[in-house]
Amino acid sequence: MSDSAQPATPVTFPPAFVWGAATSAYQIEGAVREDGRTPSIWDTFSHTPGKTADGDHGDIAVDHYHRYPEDVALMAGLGLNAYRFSVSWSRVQPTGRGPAVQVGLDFYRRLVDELLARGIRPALTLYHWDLPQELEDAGGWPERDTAQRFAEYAQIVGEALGDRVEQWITLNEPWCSAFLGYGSGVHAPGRTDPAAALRAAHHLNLGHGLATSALRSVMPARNQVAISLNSSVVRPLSPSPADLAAVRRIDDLANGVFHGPVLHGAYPATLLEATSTVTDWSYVLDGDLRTIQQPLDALGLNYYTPTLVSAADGAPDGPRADGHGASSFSPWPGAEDVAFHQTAGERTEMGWTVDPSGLHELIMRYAREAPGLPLYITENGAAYEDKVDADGRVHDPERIAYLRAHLTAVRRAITDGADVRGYYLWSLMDNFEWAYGYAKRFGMVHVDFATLERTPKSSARWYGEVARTGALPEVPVA
Ligand code: IFM
Repeated sequence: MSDSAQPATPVTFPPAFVWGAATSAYQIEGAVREDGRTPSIWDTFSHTPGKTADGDHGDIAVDHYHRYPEDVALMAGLGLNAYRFSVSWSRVQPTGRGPAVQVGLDFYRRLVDELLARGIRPALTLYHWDLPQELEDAGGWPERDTAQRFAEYAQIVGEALGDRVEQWITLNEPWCSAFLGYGSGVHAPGRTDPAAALRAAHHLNLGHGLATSALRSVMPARNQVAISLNSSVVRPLSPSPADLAAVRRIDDLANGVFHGPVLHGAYPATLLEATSTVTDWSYVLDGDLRTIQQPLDALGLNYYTPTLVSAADGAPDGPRADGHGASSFSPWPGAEDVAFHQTAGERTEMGWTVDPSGLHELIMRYAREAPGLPLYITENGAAYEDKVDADGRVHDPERIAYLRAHLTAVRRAITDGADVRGYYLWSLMDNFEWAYGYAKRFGMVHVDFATLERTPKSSARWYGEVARTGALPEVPVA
């Protein structure tokens, strides 16, 4: 781990720094058939044989829907001052259109009130991948109407909770929704159509823009609206022009396709050109780019590991090395001439290389590209094979080392001038890790998936001390 050496001076953060943990609705809530909730694309996908490890699904997940007071108490006990969660669209608006279900909204109101009562600031994500199935049946994100429906849903949630939630995030990682959902098919809805993936990306962008205006039209002006992107740090295998061209190609598809329109009001010309054999982009209508480029109050960055690419040498690609699951369909439309490589170094259970320098690089890039826009790390964390010891405790020194190294990188970016305001650890607790089911544990709180018992890992105690003191502990926290 390149940045993990103990620093000579204590690593401390600004006093107002936000220390949180993050989760998402389908990964933790369960209660999928309660109180009027209808299936989302992830219910359908996870119940389709062969789509998730061991056929795992989120029917019960970690039962947060019923256990949220215990989960909020856990966070309060640790000393966190923020919590990022997502709303299940089909719990609030079961068909994805029309009136809201009050009992669905009431769940989130109770959750938010519980957080506020304990001094934990809620950050609400409207969409973390769980499109109501009815909207997918009507065409899903490749269709323009889904963007309109998303804005209507945003308005409903904004009206209901805008008086008590100040931090709003429209979309989480739209790259995954578009390219894993409609390109490689390893995520719901499992379609494998490169043109549909690009259409989905545009309509997610449009949905973000429309939802941002809808939120602003119903919420107090003090509330902040952001988007969380899993922007990639794309590095070349060599400095050759061909490898640098491969970086451009993937950077456009991973980053430019979202931050181009969202931050700069245009898709990169190189993206449009490189994908011209896949799609003609005729669904980008006059005015769309203006709608998408809404002024934002903050930008959320989710970071796990960098991506290493080169020009393909014509040899068969072998197992996919881009870290986005096993599929013979690529999530990178029009990039058949790019090869992905494993980066060197220590890996997490996901097979993702631990490289905190990538987080620093990413922050500095967005500090330059979006000057004046406050940045939040809305996800960062690691899966390890955590076990409950005979003493009933869970010791996860690797996760502590990971967090220390990445937080040190965040601090270095602040010192270098970036306006980073907060950090949300992924994840509060072990949960349903999408196509990997329950096989990968990202939590700082261990969950026994049979009994649903929660046990804070040593990383939770460590991170709690960070949150309470605003500094990285110099001695191990037991
Ligand atoms: O679990 C996911 C989360 O839902 C989105 N970002 C990446 C995490 C780890 O894979």
